[in-house]
Amino acid sequence: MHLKKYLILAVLLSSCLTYAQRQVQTLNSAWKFSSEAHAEKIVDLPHTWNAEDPFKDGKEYFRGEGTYTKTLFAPQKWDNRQVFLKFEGSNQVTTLFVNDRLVGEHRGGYTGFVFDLTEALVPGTENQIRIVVDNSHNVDIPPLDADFNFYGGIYRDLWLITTPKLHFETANEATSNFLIRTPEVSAENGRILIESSIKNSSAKREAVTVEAEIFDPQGNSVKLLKNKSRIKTGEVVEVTFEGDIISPKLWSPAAPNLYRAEIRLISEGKVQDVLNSNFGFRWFEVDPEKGFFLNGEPIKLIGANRHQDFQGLGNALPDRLHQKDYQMIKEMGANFIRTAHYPQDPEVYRICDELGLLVWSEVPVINDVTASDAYHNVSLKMQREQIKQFFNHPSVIMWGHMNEIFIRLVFNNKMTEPEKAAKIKTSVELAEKLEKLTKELDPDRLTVMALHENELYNTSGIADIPDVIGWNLYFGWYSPGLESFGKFLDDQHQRYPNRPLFISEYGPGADARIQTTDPQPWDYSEAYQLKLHRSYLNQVLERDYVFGMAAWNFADFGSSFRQDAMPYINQKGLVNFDRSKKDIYYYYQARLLKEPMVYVAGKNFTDRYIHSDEQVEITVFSNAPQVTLSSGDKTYSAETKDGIAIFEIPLPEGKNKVTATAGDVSHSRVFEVHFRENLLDKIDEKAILVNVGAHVQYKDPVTGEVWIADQPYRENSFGYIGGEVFQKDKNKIQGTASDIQGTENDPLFQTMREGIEAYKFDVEEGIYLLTVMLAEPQFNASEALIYNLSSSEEKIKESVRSFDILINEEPVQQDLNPARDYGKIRAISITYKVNSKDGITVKFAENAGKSLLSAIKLEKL
Ligand code: GCB
Ligand code: CA
Repeated sequence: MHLKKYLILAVLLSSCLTYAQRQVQTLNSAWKFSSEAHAEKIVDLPHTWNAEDPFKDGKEYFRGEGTYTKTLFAPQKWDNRQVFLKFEGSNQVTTLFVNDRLVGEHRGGYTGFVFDLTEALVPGTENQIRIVVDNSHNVDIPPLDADFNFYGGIYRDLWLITTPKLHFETANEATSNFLIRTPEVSAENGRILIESSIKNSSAKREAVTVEAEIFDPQGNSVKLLKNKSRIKTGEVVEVTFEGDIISPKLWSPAAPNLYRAEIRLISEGKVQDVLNSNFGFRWFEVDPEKGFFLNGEPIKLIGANRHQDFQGLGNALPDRLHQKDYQMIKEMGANFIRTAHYPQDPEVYRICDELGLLVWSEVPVINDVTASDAYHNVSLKMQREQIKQFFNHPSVIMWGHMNEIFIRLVFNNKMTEPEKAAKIKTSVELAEKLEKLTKELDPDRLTVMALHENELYNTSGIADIPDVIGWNLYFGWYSPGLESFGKFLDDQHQRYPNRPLFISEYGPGADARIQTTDPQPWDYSEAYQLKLHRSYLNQVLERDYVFGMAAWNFADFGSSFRQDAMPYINQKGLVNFDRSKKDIYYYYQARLLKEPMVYVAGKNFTDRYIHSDEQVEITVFSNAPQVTLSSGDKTYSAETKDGIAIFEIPLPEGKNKVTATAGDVSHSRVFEVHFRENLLDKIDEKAILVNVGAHVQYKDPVTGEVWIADQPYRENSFGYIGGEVFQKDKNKIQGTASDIQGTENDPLFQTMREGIEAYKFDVEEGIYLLTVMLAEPQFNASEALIYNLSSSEEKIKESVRSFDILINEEPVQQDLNPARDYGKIRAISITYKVNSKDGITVKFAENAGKSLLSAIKLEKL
């Protein structure tokens, strides 16, 4: 009671005082925005002009200049104040003009910065604020290239700050100078070093007292430190404090205890300026053999990478959505997050402190570098900014330098050997500079770099520069074999036994619309995602020397050049772009949570199409050793392995509620079972839809239609005759990963049978609608007329595809050349009315090249 009263009083007091002191408020509302590509409109910040176009136009999304303007009335009393604009982030070159006078320019899209407007403002009038933001490609600013969108705009909060003339210096790289170091921490004692600087913009010399007060996690004041100094007009004076906290309450993911420091600037008996910051006491070390230790205890770091964009919003997220992401990550059971590939919103670091998530934060030096001084200097400046801006956060344990810096070089066959050597040299030099700078600014944290699977990182020496190494490994996806993952690690560890190893990325693409019980690499099924993550988790947990792992990625994210199952989206997320969960999210809970959990997998796989002699495969995730599953009056029991219990149970046709129980917790799901041999009998009620050329089923989220996995023809049933599953790339199981024009159901058209002879349905007499669907998968397919080709045109002939379609021997389509008749990589759907006396056989007769079929639908009228 007593404490509460005191707090209320303190809040009241400080709110009265702050009016004269520092005033901090957002300046987010009602900006006039326009660009070459956008008519003038009123927008609120956070804002990006690329929330939509990267998902429609791919790589052609608008990258250029956008202009934000508004008037700002400056009250007369600002006469004796300093006025600042603080940007949390704006991508990527930002120029500020006040009353047409240039105030400042900032380069780099992911860190904060502050401009001092005081000189340019005219008090007592309306002032014109104009902010020009440019997200054009710029060879002097990282990232030069990366697998994500470079959304332009003032996409984070904008703050207006006014302070007294005598104030804590604000317009610097730290966006308010207040660093709290905890260089020595133990259970007995926590050392604190506070660094700040004050600035005197008044006309007279001042005698000041600066106080630092420390509050423990309960809010009790535990230390008061004082410092006196004199400061001349225009001068900046550094102020430092030192102190010790006996038996500090330590910060950890399990107990994220936060202290608070308040610094106060006092002159003439009056508090002029106040700054507050949370901080924490923890210590950590990493051993190349035994792994990571936090506060003396071993802890395996397990979590995810996180991009900052969101469906429909681009990168312009309100703080609440940032918070929610990290809450979800914590609730998944994770203790770690990598802010790949750039510093994120200040709210992110605040919430990670509060939730207890350990953070690797990095600058966006990705894929490639430029040798120019300008590029090197901006990279260094970014590193300085992120370190100073997020210095006080106990969650941050590692500063990242670079990501896969040799990947472009390795795949570039146009570069000469000397050019490659020069590129390697400048990359290594930049890494050395970044390393040196980071250690100067922050000797108490680890430095880290993420590498892709290539020897060059070892041979160039770059991997020896940072304290620890993160490997981005995609065995079972970009390179074959899940077991190759562990072998690769063992080999690296043996060759470089002193290098602490971390798995900074891993994961396959997974699309919630695609389901199977027979997962294969590149089928984009959720089942394959489970298979890969399960294997990687096991392989890391078996190896103490790997100190942690971060899945790629927490959420699906926008990437304009990607052609996956969903074009322009990288689908390696544990959750979808809108943050709805994929099953894999729950799998991590089963592996990581301590409190009992059970989950019937198959959120997006409730429709099961099986043969009547087959059983239904149901996967349950749980952290209990044993799970029971009941349906109707039957109960089954199974042991879990790696958090998974698999049940093969007979279920009748129709809806079946299935309940999994582990100890006190249970979870249910309704599965609808369909026997494939009965589909023809039920065609009066329900169309038959087949995802031809695929072992996966596909659900159209708009119509709710399920396109079932294909099957070879069986008598009294249906299926394909002849042909092969189309493979564009021999390393991938099936299909073409291309943006199929004219459809949202890309996966349906990406998989197909080529050279198919017929599709047969043994249906009864009746009138039907038969729809054939296909897309020409070859970009170089010829549009020539097969019958007009002379023999000298053999080359063209090879790339011509032409076939006839016959339904029950009657030709319905002659010389169908998909490229010529509809266009390449374009969804084609043709519906025929069929009057059938006895069954339907659709024949594909080739004139040139191979026939094609992606999907087929049969409805009865
Ligand atoms: C990587 C990159 C990351 C990509 C990822 C992928 O290694 O670091 O930026 O998004 O692979 O999905 O290919
Ligand atoms: Ca924010």
